Amino acid sequence: MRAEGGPQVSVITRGLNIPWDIAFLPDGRALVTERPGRVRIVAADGRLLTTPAATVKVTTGEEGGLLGVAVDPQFSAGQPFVYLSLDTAGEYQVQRWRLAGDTLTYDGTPLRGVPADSTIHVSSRVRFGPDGAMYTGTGDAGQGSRAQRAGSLNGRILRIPPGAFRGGPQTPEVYASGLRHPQGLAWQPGTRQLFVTDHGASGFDGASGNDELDAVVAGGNYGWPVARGTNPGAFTGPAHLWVRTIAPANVAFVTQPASAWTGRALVTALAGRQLRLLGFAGTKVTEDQPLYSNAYGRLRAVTEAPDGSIWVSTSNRDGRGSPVSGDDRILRIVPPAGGAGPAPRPRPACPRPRPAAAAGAAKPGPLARRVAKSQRVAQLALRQLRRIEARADGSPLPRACPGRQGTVKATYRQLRITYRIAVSALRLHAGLANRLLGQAVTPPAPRLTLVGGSRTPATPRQVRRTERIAQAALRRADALARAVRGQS
Ligand SMILES: [Ca+2]
Repeated sequence: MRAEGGPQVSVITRGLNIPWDIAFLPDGRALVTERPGRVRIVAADGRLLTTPAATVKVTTGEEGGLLGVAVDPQFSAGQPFVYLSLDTAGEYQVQRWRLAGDTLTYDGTPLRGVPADSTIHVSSRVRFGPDGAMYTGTGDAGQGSRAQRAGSLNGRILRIPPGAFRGGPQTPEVYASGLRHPQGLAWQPGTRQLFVTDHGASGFDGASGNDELDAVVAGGNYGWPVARGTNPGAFTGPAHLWVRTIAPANVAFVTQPASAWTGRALVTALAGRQLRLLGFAGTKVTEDQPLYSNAYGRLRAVTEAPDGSIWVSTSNRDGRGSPVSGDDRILRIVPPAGGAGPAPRPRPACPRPRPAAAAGAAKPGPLARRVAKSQRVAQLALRQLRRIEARADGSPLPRACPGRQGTVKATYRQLRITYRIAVSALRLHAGLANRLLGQAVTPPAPRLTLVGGSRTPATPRQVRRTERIAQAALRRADALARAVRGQS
């Protein structure tokens, strides 16, 4: 299912209470966990069944309760089991439930005994890897040192081998360690690389920020609480870092074909109140765009549906949000049509920069060529600004042109590059004006102070200022081109 012209969002389910995770059954029904301890069913036609499939005894509040849900990889082959991760009686467990009709009944607990003596950093999703094993993440339960302590099951990615999860309590393999609160797990199609989202510090355990996407390998140690941010030291650093907190709740790859998003990953953000669209070159993250910023509030679950649409849940009733009528909701996003591979950048509906002055019949001389170059440099700065705007919001809906609306988002790094191009265009113009027209033009030195990290957002005022410089450069270059034509 693909949308022409851009992603389309609709609300498929309303009135849920903190939906935490979504898993589809082979017949198209969706299982949705609600944090207070209910498993709900959304029928294949989108109708929410009023009677829960299960009511599960959990310790709920803050980050604990009924959390993840996954369907047995052999569900269609006579293993009608559903696995639930949850917080109960002071520990984190993965339970197995048997589905018959629209009802789940308890069947066993393959994972138990992970300390969850706090309502924070309980974690996590339960997922099946491409190797058929069960994986789940565990949080540090509020005590960072547990993530590095030998023998601890906290701050880990745990693995239970194929089939063993259909038995009684297992001793899980510690697959990776050094994590704080790893909530999202997903494998990249093709490379089979496991990516895990991890929340960075939130004040009580360090300066807020440094949320991570980690490329997790067996035996890896991702550094928490010793290494944070971009300095991993002896540990494995993140594959991607959000210096400013977005609070990543889950990650899912778009696996189905014929979409501009195919092969990319979507990350839900709680505090960030947005979806992030990540692009990759191999396992390297090469693009990161915010989508739907502040449009739907806190976002938690993200799952690709069998029809290729993406289901995303709000989490506005979790005590940290601002619920609106209908919350919590499940949004159904139909990805934009397009080929596989890198997604085309959405194009803002802005007038394109004017083309370079048409060359006369005569072959342009060296000075005319330099004038044309000054026009191209100025145009490059303007194109760069439009690109920044396009990247700030993946929505291809028509948007205002840069500088006309205070909503353009750019990082200091992006803006600094554009600013330098614009200023170099002005300097080029001044040099040419001196030589061509005999004018004593002093290269202007407009100041734009850009202090901060490369990912620090620039202010709209700074973006507008950069655009004014670029437009001034283009005006001067055009005037110069006319003067050169007049002389020749
Ligand atoms: Ca880390």
